[in-house]
Amino acid sequence: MSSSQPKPSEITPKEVWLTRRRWIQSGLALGVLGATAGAGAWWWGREPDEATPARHGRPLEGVVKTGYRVDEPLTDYADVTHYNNFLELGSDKETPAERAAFLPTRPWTVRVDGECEAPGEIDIETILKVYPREERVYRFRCVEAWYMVVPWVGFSLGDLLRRFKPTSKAKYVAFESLYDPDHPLPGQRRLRLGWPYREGLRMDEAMHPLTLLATGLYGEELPAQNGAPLRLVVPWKYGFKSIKSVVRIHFSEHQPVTTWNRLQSDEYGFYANVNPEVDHPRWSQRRHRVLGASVFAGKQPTQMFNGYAAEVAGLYRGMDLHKFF
Ligand SMILES: Nc1nc2c(c(=O)[nH]1)N[C@H]1C(S)=C(S)[C@@H](COP(=O)(O)O)O[C@H]1N2
Ligand SMILES: [Mo]
Repeated sequence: MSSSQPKPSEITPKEVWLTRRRWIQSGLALGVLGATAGAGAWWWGREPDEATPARHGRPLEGVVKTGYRVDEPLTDYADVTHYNNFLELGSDKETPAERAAFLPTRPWTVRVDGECEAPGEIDIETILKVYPREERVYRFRCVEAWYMVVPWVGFSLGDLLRRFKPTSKAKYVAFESLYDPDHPLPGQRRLRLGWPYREGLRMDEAMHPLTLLATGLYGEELPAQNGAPLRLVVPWKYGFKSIKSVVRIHFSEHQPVTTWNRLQSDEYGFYANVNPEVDHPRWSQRRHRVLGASVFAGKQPTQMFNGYAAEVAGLYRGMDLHKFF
């Protein structure tokens, strides 16, 4: 893999982080640790960051529950917001939350252009005002074989796309995350990934009602580390497709270049549908670890299309399932 990809050794196992967090909590409860930042930093064994730690976000009003809801226990808020992949903010699981304040989330504008009749821009305040705030409880499966269940807040991507009137030439939709070369984010300084982070979907995937643009989670504004203020969530695909902090959407006739597929096409396909039958070279995809579950619970079997086959299998009729990765 290219030098820019975090090595498995850089990835902090969830158990280590949890144990450390629980020790801190019980330590504080027993009064063993002083409440000073210095003691905390010593315990964590790292320098405190300039950025403020993650806190609960502003509650979103008018959130309506919908039928998009899997019947599985929700992953804890703390786990959803402190075990993240967000390379712009750092390459291990904890740093995105620690560096949340580095991400400028206002003002925020999304530019929509390419094969459409009404190209233009839309700002996040308009998006929050105009589009529904639906709570949808989705499964989320990373190719690193961890899994969570998240109560997102958002709306179908298709609702936004229609506003810009895509033409019949629009066969794909490309997405870009925030990248300002004059003010790179901490991870953008360190990693040569070919910024911005890019992703893409086929038009019918993008218009599928399950495909979500998330503006929040757990009834609150989306935390920076989860891709504030607006991120894609495609629950039947591996997590890397769910691009965070979107600033540009482009309709195109041809399959767009996407970050991981460009870096390592044999490991990260364009489609990247969750498929337990096709292993990633470094991670078997048969089973996954449920974040927050007891270390004794063991791994759970992964389902085809992450359990969304009834909804989405029809999109891929006639395609070779083994070439999806
Ligand atoms: N811009 C951007 N989007 C991104 C990533 C990233 O590094 N940068 N990581 C991806 C990966 S690999 C995963 S698993 C999910 C993680 O989302 P979460 O931190 O909200 O769980 O975000 C995806 N979207
Ligand atoms: Mo991922």
